[in-house]
Order: sequence, then structure tokens, then C-alpha cells
Amino acid sequence: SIDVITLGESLGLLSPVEAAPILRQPFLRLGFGGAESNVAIGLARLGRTAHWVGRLGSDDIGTMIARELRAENVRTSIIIDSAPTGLMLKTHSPAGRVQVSYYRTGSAGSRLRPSDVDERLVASARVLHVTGITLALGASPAATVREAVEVARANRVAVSFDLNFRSALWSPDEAVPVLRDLAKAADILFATDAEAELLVDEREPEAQARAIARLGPRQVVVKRGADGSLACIDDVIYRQDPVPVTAVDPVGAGDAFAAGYLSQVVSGGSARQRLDAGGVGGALAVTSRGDWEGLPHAADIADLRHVGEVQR
Ligand code: KDG
Repeated sequence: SIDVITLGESLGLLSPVEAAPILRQPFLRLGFGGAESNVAIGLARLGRTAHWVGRLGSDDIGTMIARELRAENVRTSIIIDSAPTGLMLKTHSPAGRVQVSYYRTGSAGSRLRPSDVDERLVASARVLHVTGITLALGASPAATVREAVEVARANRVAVSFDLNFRSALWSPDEAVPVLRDLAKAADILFATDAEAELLVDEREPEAQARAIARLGPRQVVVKRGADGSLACIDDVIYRQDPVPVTAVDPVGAGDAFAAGYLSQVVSGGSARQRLDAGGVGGALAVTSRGDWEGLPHAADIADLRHVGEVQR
């Protein structure tokens, strides 16, 4: 059996060797990213069984992604597609702002189709995790997400949905009805405060969480970056204080949050434990460069209780 099954697009990630604007030092290194595979890695590092479904090109980048996922103990169902694996370029503005550009039109990962969903595999999981990125990639990947969600619901598999609005992929006008529709089918919903504001006509986090819960999800988490997070779980509001860290690269924080939170969902953790695990995961993830490299292992979380101590 599987704790969490997820599907989506993973892409090669080019980023400057030094965190500096690309035109100043055009040396790039190759990594990869993908919101859903990031969550799967995070769960595997916390000792859960995670399964990722996706399409990769028959190219070195696709091979690297498959190899890395295996190295991280993520189970996979990979379909090799004739289109190339997509790419992202992560640059830094002179002021230090992180900017991601996509080179993914027509990519292998965006050619997901409903027949890629293995009903028996989804039915064997405790949680299905999907994101708004896949919904933005085109009609076929969006239909694939909907198919997986239908299969999950029919088999009493909890549906976890991270809104993950990416403005480079679609406009708010295009996204909102689609995201709202899927939110109604979710049991667990993750949103940043900005995404929550898109989805419901509320500005204040508690009101946002309650309004989203009224759409359907029994667990709604509104992530507020350096201000911590707030959740509405079975109609009760929980607040999670920020975990103070030095942020190096904010990309991937949301996926780390989802991984921490879902790790506690599948192990039967309380609402408070779920939220705390999410907060700790998100905080630790931003302390290193890369979309998933900073995801904590179980031992890193235990270590947080000993900050400032020296082990000899
Ligand atoms: O959630 C972090 C992601 O944004 C990143 O890993 C890549 O899936 C990705 C995307 O589409 O931005």
C-alpha cells in the first residue's frame, strides 16, 4: 500500500552556480523540480511511502529525474514520452529576487492523459495529492487530475490539493473557476494567503480559511510565509507560529509544508501535529538552494529540539 500518490510534471532546473544575476555569471548547473515530485521526496524523507506518476522525455534530463527520484526512495510510474522533458530557469534579480521562467510548452510532462491514471494504484493509497500547476498545463493534464480525483473519491482516498497558482502559466481569470471547482472535491487544501485571496473574497486569513472550508474541504491551510500559518480543521481554527530561519531560496517551501502536513495525516497526527510538521518542513526547506534539496529528513526534525547544542 501507498501513503501518498501524486501526479504532475517534473522539469529540469537550470540555475546559476552562484546566486547572482545570470548575465553577470552565466555558469549554470542542472537540477530538477516539480511541485508534486518535491512533495513525494519530502514524504519519503520522512519515512512515508510516496508514489509519483508522470511523463518524462527519453533524454538525459528525464533519465536524471527518474534516477534522482529513485535515489530518494520515491516509487514511480513513469511514462516515457516522445516529447522532450521540460525545463525551468531560476535566476536572481540584482536585488536578490528569485525569478523562474518556464520552457515547457509541448513538454513530455504536460502530455499527461487520463489513461495514465492506474485506478488500482490510486485506490491503494491513503491520500492523493494534486496541484493547480497540472491544471494549468492544458486540457489533457487537467482532465488527468480530475480523473485521479474521481477515482480517489470513489475509493475513499483522501484528496489533497495545493492551489499552487503560477501566474506564468495562466491568468487569475482563467484559473479561479478551475481551482474553485477542484477545491470543492478536496478533503485537504493548501493555499498561500495570496492564493486564498484569489479563491474567496476575503482578506483576513481566518476568514479566508473558513470561506474555503465552506466550499468543501474539511482541512484548509492558509500559509503566510514568515508569519506562520493558519488552518481551519473540522471547523476549528489553529494557528502555527513562524519557525525562525534564514531564508536562502523560498521556492519549494509550500511543497515542504504539504509533505510535513501529509506525513502527519497518514500517521494519524492531531491537527496541531499536522500543522507543526508543515511549518517546520516549510521553514527548513527555505534554508538551502534548490526546489527540494532542503527538504528535511526525520532526523533533522528531531534535531530542531537541540538547536544551539553541540554533539561530540
Ligand atoms: O513548488 C515549487 C515548484 O514551483 C517547482 O519545483 C517547479 O513544479 C514546478 C513549477 O511548475 O513551478
